[in-house]
Amino acid sequence: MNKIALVTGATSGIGEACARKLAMIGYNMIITGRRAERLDALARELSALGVGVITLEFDVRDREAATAAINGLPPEWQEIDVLVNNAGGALGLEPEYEGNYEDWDTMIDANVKGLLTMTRLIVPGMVKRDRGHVVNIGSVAGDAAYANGNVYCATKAAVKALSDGLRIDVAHTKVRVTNIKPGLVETNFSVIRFHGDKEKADNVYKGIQPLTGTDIAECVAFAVCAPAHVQVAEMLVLATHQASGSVIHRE
Ligand code: 8X3
Repeated sequence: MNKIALVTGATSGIGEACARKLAMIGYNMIITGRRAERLDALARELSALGVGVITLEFDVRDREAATAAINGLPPEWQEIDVLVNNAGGALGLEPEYEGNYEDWDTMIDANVKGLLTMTRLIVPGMVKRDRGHVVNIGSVAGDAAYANGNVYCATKAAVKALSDGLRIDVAHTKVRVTNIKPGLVETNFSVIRFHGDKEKADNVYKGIQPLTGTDIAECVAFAVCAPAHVQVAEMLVLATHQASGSVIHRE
């Protein structure tokens, strides 16, 4: 059987693009997400590429559901070679002293605790088999806070620390850990951040050509396809007219 990759949050944006790219290069795919219809549509598309596909409908914030889904995989699907921890996102863009408790919980539960749950469930098998690759989708937001980014930036700083920590903890194995840190990527990221306000979301990408989910998927594939002795530890990927999380030149 071909190698197996699991992508969380594969129903849109960077996750969907990663699933597509990994399937294109021959991985059998386990795609996870909260929306069954979107998972099914993507599964049909990926199957047409000639790879095996399994869909798992769960929210990474639900530890029990995640555990049941992973433990319930058919035996021939248990040996996951690549885990892409992509699920998560941003909610709200208010000053820290005015932020919304629910938004904070959602971001921390998905971006940090969800990523940890998936790592905890899948990496022991990688360590045992002495092979595997964990790709965490971090962010430029984790390198330095930007105005009103506070909690989102904190979750992505946590993704950096957890990637670095895991890399240390698996250094005695052939398991590799990569933290991909995108800048401005036009997906439904900002629509969700602004709780559905499309106009505000569009303004984020005004006057600058943002990255696409596919651009990030190419970076993931580069790290995954690197020779076994090469560990791409981090990749910071910005739009050309972006210099940091807060320095953006708009035309
Ligand atoms: C997404 C990058 O700069 O929009 O994580 O927060 S940014």
